Amino acid sequence: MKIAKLSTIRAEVPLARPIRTAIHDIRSVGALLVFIDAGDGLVGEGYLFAPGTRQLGVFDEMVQSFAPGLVGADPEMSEALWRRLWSDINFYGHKGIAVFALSAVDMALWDLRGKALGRPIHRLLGGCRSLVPAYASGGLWLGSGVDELVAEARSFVAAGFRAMKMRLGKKRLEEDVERVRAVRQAIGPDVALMADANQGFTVDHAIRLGRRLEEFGLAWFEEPVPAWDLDGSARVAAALDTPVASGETEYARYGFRDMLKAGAADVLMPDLGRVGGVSEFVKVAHMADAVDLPVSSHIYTEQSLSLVAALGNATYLEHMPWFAGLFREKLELRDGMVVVPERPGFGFTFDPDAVERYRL
Ligand code: SMN
Ligand code: MG
Repeated sequence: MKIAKLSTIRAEVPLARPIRTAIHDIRSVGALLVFIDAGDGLVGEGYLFAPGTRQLGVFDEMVQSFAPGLVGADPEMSEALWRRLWSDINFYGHKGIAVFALSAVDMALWDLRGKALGRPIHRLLGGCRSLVPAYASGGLWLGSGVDELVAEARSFVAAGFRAMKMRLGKKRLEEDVERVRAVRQAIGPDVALMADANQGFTVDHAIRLGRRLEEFGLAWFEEPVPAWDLDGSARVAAALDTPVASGETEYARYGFRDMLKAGAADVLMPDLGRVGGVSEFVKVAHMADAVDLPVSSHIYTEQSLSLVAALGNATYLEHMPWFAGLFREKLELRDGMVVVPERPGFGFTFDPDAVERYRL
């Protein structure tokens, strides 16, 4: 097999309504679709998420810059290609746009491998489960009032979810406490509740709030402080019984190695499009496994399913519905679990009609 062509499409997927976290104000989601064509109708697909479309062109140029090094190469030598691209981007930095671009290429190469062999990626990695616990994440935003939070939390339970995530980040600490109390009361003690601060707090505020939230038995307290402050995150993690989750803003195994060294988190949550693709997600999960820490996925719901299905220490799939409309195949939910598909590659393929509808 040889790579014949690398191509991209910039797309914008509308959101039903704008969403707000401590650091985001998102009106529509951007996606750079990446296709690696090996001829004979075999195409590996990957994509990159962006909270908007302004920087999609930057993603696109970076991905396209890899084409000369990929065309003609054996796509099954994905580890070699990963290392070659890693070396290629040295000058531009081993964090940021360059690693996003590398991630998208790696995703597409794994999808291509699966399609070429007619096997799902989770089986190629060594399967671990055929049903994956998912937490509802497409809601409970910072912009919602308490009544809306309660209604939305109840609707997630009614839809069968046994876990969900809310956002934190109100100026008054007391307000966050009351919002968590309201959601916990609405869903009862047996549904797992995660809370995401999106890096919005100082260490002191995070510890004070975290202590107040212990009584609600959160499954985790996510990104309590700025992602670069590993020592600060470690201070929060050490001060609380509630596990601290982090990693969606971190790059490659080296970033996660530093997080582990610092004791910055109790749950690692690599983002498939930022960590370095499937190849690197697996390495991070194995590093976490070596110190008995769990991993969870970050967005990229359809594609991350393959990872959460295969990795022994993966606990939850983040269920974010934003990109569902891009794919021909739909996630199948059963009692709060996602059924792991047995289709080749990731098992989710871009729907050409949807791509035309959303393309920029
Ligand atoms: C998140 C990430 C990216 C955009 C919106 C929200 C959030 C999550 O941090 O973990 O889902
Ligand atoms: Mg988060």
